[in-house]
Amino acid sequence: MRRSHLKHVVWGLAALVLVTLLSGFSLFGGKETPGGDASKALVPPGKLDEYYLFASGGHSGQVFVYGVPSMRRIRTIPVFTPDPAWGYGYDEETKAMLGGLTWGDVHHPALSETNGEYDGRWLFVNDNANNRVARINLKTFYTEQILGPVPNIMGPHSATFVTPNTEYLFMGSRFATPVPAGTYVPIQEFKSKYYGVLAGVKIDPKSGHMELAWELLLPPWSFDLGDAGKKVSDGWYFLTTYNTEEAYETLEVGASARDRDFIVMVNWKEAEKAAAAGKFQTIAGAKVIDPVKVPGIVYLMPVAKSPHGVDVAPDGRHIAAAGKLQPTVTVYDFEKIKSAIEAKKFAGEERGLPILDYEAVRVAEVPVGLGPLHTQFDDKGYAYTSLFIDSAIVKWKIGEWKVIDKVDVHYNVGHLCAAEGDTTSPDGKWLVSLNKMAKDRFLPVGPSHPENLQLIDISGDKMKLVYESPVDPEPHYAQMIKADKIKPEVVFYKDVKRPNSVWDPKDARVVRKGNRVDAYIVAIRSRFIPDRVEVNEGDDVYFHLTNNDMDQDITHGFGIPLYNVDMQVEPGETKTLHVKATKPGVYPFYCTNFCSALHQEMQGWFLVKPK
Ligand code: CUK
Ligand code: CUA
Repeated sequence: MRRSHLKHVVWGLAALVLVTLLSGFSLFGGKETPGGDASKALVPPGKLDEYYLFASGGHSGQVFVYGVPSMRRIRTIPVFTPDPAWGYGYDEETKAMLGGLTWGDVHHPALSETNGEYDGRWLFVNDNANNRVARINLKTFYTEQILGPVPNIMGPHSATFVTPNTEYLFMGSRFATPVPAGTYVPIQEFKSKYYGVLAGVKIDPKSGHMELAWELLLPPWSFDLGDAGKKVSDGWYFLTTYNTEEAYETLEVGASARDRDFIVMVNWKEAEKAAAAGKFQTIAGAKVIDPVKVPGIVYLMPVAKSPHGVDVAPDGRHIAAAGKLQPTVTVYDFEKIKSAIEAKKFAGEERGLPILDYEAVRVAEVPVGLGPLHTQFDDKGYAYTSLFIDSAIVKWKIGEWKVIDKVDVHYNVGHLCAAEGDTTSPDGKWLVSLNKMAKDRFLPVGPSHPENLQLIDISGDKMKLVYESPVDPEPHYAQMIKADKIKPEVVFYKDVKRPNSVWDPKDARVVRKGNRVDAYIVAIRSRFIPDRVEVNEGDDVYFHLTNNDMDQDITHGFGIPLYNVDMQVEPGETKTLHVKATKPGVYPFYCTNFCSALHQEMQGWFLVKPK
């Protein structure tokens, strides 16, 4: 080991011990483990929960759905990763949607909003890995659209946060990249030829369809968490940056050299106007706006170094940012920001972008504790901030800027999620702490422990830990919506007549055209009609399966052994599965989803005659 390396290690250990001592967090054991009032989480058998919790599944590429307060896991929604449980990524439609990619990294779910309130229509999520965003329809809990990979952007961590009427979601890049993303430029040219990019994705108000509208070309900084303005700050998007040092090696040191980084403020309505006025260059098909050439779109606001979260309070006026290396939450006042911008009073500029005067726009620095990351809000004017290093959540009052309560969590919280917490009228009541580590909280399952979702009652003066639930890797953020706002379909696709549907068993058939075989099959309890499909080796076979059972929860599956395929068809739905008949032989196909007492008999034969 070289001496300089050794020095780093020694300093690193010293810092770790210091942090440990300061935080009361044990490296080896963990904190004392208080119990919690589990009776409040009791939802008796047969009774339903009050809230849905939609948690991102991180690098599993999925979304996890929980009921609150029971913390029962109700569903996993496949989004960026194939999942045979739903036949997701096997049938032709979902296979095409995934476009050959088999994983994603889901960080931030965003429920669609109307007038700043969750409306229960869609859930949007980002893929921090492959530059995509997706929309889940909350009538079916199915992923309906995946947009991307979006050009020019690398690692859209600052996503998805929707505007108060779901006009837009934004994708801000975590990794600076040459543009278009995927081109080669030597890393030594990082400062001059790499960029950070923010994409504005327009959402159709009727269908939810997402489309890349425009992009902003920004300095090669890392963009982090964002939040859309609301009420007075509607029309703006706020996101944090780190690495304004523009370091491209050993980022954990290089990106923390300066005392201040920035919050980037984007006037998305101005960006929309600039795009409409043709003030852009086209790069890889995207309308790319340079905010230095088009002033009025981007402003910078100084913030403690290496910030992570930024959250807009329900009033739309107070904006809270947490710099993980500083034990405070900085709160800005949008009214002051607005006046400064209108008066054009700036403290300078960085890379041609105007910087607001910190003293003029900041209203408070709330001393919260070590490692503050994210903030949520309740209905009584309180804010709740997660402390990663302290493993705690603190409650502080907007306006008084004082911490009034603190509760330990187990362990190391990242995000936290309050009931209806990102709306203009949060409910208070419940808060879920999304802990990165569980350690000793559950039965051990090998070297890696589950993560821990902890339920906290925030209805009283004091926060109370109520319950906890293990979770697979790895929820980053979650949103919690009142259960009665979501009205899922009972029978899916009831009136849909898709071109390949077969609604009368008499129309079921197998049609050959050259080497292509189309089998139009009806699935009805408990048989497939027809139940024999004979083809020749080398044929392209398309199985079109229509589920004629119009009762809720009667899903039929369709799996073929050794052909590596399985699809699931909901009541009233038709799906298509393509198989290249490369393996001659006799293969049963069978229903993989338990559907009736005669489910076991629901099978047929796929006969592949050798050449
Ligand atoms: S991040 Cu994971 S703790 Cu991706 Cu929102 Cu802050
Ligand atoms: Cu159909 Cu089991």
